[in-house]
Amino acid sequence: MMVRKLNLLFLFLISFAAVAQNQQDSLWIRENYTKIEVMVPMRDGVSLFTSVYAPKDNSEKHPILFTRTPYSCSPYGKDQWRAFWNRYERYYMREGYIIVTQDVRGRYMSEGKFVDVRPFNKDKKSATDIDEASDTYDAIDWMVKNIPANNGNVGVKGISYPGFYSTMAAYSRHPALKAVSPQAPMTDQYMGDDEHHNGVFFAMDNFFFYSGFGKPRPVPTTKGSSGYKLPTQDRYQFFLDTKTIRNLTNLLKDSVAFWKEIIKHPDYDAFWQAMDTRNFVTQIPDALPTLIVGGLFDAEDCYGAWRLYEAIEKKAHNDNKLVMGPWYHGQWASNDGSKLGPVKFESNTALYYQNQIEIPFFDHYLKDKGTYALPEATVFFSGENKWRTFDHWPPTSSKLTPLYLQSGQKLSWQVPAGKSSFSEYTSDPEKPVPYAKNAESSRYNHYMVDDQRFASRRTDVLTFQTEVLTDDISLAGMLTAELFSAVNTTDVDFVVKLIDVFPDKSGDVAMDSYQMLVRGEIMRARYRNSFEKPEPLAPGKVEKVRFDLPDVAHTFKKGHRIMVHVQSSWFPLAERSPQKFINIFEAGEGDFQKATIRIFHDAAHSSRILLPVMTK
Ligand code: PG9
Repeated sequence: MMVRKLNLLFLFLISFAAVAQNQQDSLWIRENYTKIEVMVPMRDGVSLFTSVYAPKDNSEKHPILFTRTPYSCSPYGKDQWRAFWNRYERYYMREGYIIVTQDVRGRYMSEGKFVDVRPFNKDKKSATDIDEASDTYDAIDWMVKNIPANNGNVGVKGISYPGFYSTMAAYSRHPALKAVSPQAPMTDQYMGDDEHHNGVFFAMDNFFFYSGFGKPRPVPTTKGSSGYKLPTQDRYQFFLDTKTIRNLTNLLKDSVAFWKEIIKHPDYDAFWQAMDTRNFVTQIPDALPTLIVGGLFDAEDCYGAWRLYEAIEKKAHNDNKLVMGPWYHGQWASNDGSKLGPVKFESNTALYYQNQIEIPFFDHYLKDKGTYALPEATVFFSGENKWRTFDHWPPTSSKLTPLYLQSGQKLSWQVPAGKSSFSEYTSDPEKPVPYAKNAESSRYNHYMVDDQRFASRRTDVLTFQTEVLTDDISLAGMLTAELFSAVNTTDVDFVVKLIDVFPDKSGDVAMDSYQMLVRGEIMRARYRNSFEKPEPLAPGKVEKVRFDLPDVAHTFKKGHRIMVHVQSSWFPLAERSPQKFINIFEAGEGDFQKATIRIFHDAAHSSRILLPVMTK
């Protein structure tokens, strides 16, 4: 009882100290900073609303830290303060940074027309040829010429959509831009970021997001648009009852232009390819350092961080660094990175990132301060709960090693023997597999490490697992699933999940027997040969479906098991497949049919998952 009282007292004292610190920072910031709001002219005459928080002390010159956002510069009004004192930007302000935020073209108080994920225009010929890179160039040019006492050095950072704008900033090639950090950057909205994964539409998130964000903004306003209000709290049932994308579109009442664009482009066509920021990484000046940041368990743009870093490494020649932590979307900017749901990481990884990685990055390049020797890749390994650093990602010590599905729900490193061995399940679109333990609730941050026992118990989920591990096994890099399947219809989705099975006595009662999702991904069989030209399955014919899953950094501890799930729905995170070769966006309520799926695991058809096993 006494221990409990002491713990409560300790927690009270900690929270009291934090509140006192926030109040102290709040007072300090308002006493030592001024705020101005200004319309910054772009080359085509459009002006963008920009908030500038600058130190009053002009005895020395200050660097500029710049973020462009579609989510507003609020609060608006020069006497209204963004609560920087609650966020790690307070450290930058204590060091005299000028903090600038800007409403991107066509959003909130900025003039002009908004274009979702406006593609980079590599053929800009006149002042009317604009994109997000040219808007950033013009904004930086104005800032260094007009903000008093700036030191001529500008850094750009942003998370998610602002992460996309950070990537575009890196393409601006303004000479005053000295450092950029795209964080959870939207990189490819069809292959793996917010809108689709491998061609499968993520209807739930996008319906809620675009039902507000996507509404027209006819004139500049400080007000945002509210999204669709669910008639029920049960999201799983709502999307099941709504049945089709066509019905979701009707609920939007023709009010969201970008939703209509999504519907018009079911395949990976020029519309989506133009948005893939990887196509333009050669725009990045050799002298411009980039710090790519992402979350291993980021439900929105985990793909974008890994793949943008990879593209820059392959095609650009600048100093490009990678930081990946055990974070949900944006958690690295929060005050607590010590856990995700019931999964504990034994250190505050967010504060470590802020104080040991990001701030030193910008201090070095914008203030020429401090020694800066960040390794090429700084990656947190869940499972062992340690940061590791590498001079290359994926690590050279990481070898793709096949783990084979076997009969008897087993997994092993040996190629299966025997003939015509398969596991079969029936996928019923009326009873889709939930994507999370609590799929009825709004998507919670820790679903990507959720306990998968709810799925292991279903007959429409194939579960395979290894024997108990006798040694730790660390995985570092991308996974690849290779399924040999025979389906009795002309299309189906496959979901493959990699799971860490904790022992019955794990040392943490919350994790006893826990089946921790490490990575999951979905693939639509019609795109198995091409995302641009879909092909129907031949019913009953054994076909190979191969697809990548975003990189992992996880150690399966001795005493654990490796588990793999194979299933054909992940609902309502991903929209259901009609399980026939038709355009999902045109499917009617009667078009959804059951599918019987066989997954083969024999000598001739050895379904497997290629794991990036670290050899030392
Ligand atoms: N990545 C988020 C998002 C962008 C676009 C559509 C849906 C979600 C975000 O910007 O937070």
